[in-house]
Amino acid sequence: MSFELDAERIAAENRKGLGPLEDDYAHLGRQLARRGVDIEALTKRAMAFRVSVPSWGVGTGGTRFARFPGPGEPRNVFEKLEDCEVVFKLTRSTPGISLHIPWDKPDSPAELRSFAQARGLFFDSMNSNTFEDQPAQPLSYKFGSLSHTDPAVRRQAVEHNLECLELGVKLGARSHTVWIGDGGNFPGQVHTRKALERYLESLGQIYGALPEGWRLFIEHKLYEPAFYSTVINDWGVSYYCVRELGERAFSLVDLGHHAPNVNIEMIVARLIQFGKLAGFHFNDSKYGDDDLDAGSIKPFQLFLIFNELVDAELEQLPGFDPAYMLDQSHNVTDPIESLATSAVELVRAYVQAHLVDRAGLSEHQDRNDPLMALRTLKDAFTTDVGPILAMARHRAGGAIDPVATFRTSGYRAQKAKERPAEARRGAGIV
Ligand code: LRH
Ligand code: MN
Repeated sequence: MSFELDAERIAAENRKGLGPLEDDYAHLGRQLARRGVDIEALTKRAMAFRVSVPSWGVGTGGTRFARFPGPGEPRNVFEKLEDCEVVFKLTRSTPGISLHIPWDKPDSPAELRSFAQARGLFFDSMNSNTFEDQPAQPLSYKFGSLSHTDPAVRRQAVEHNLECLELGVKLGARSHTVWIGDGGNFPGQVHTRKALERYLESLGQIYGALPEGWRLFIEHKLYEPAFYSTVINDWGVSYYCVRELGERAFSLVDLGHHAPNVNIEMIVARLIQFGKLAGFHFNDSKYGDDDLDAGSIKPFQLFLIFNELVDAELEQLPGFDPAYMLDQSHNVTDPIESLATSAVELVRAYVQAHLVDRAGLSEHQDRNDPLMALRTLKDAFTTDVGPILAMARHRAGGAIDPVATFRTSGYRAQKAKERPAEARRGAGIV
């Protein structure tokens, strides 16, 4: 029998915290009422917020130096879904799962789809992988994939993406994300203009095969694994490509894929204005593509990004439908605790962004009163909306305190028994 974190365990843990929560919630409600804000409206928004989790995020991640697997690691896509379900049970915000192919390639797509549906889960964006070579793969991606100088390698990479689309249709997904590591390590290694032309030609074939109603997301990244030039290195080239491809192509923003101090919330505002924002791979970072937990390093930046998103949401901009996904690597924490905590941090930034006095803000902007404009944002960012987030989880059947509930459940220890560790030395993000 596979151990499950059942509703009774969550309810039992919630009973310990409900009294204090109701106090805090009532107090915050009175405070917000004085600001003309209805706490119940915000709680509804918190209950409606959705973010998808990456299947590759429930296993312990690593770096190029090492990976230190934790106990009870998921060994296959079904066990990954079991753990994703736990994140959903605790937060009630994460029913969507983003799969990575071939890491999650099922023998029976129908079996995997019903396994997910039985747990209230669905499949969000598919992800292809032409940044590593698979066993018995005819041609190597060492020198690139969709932009490779050899048309046969490009063909192989396109074929893999078409396979992902086909599988995604069987799984009920509605979008496909393409990130490639193509680029060079030395000046002169790659002809910058020709590489982009080859990439666009390849991507055009993938775009041309998009199933009915699907969207194609392309993900830019400044560097790594290439350390001198990257073919799709920033939002500018991504935006150029999605415009060239057509109306169903969009630019996905992975927060860790930018140089330090880049103003990501401005890139988000631009892509919203241009109608080409695909959505996000949320995470956080101090230096490079560190894939740390969302909101753990730069919570104010996360808030400012949601400030742009909520501004567009409230304006009901046509076609504004961003896909929210986490993309993290949990090297030293329990992946379930990190994913649950990160989902909570996203709901926090979203609810705080809905607390912004937008009429007041635009008045301060029109009157060029920078201090009052900043203060208007800070008033929202410095409001502890914790009681709203916990009440939203509680009302949706989730955990008032997800991490405490997970730890009390003993789920990880049970999985350590059920899933004997596989001796696997190695490094890398998964
Ligand atoms: C690349 C990336 C991409 C995924 C991979 C797991 O850094 O962000 O989104 O395919 O991580
Ligand atoms: Mn990513």
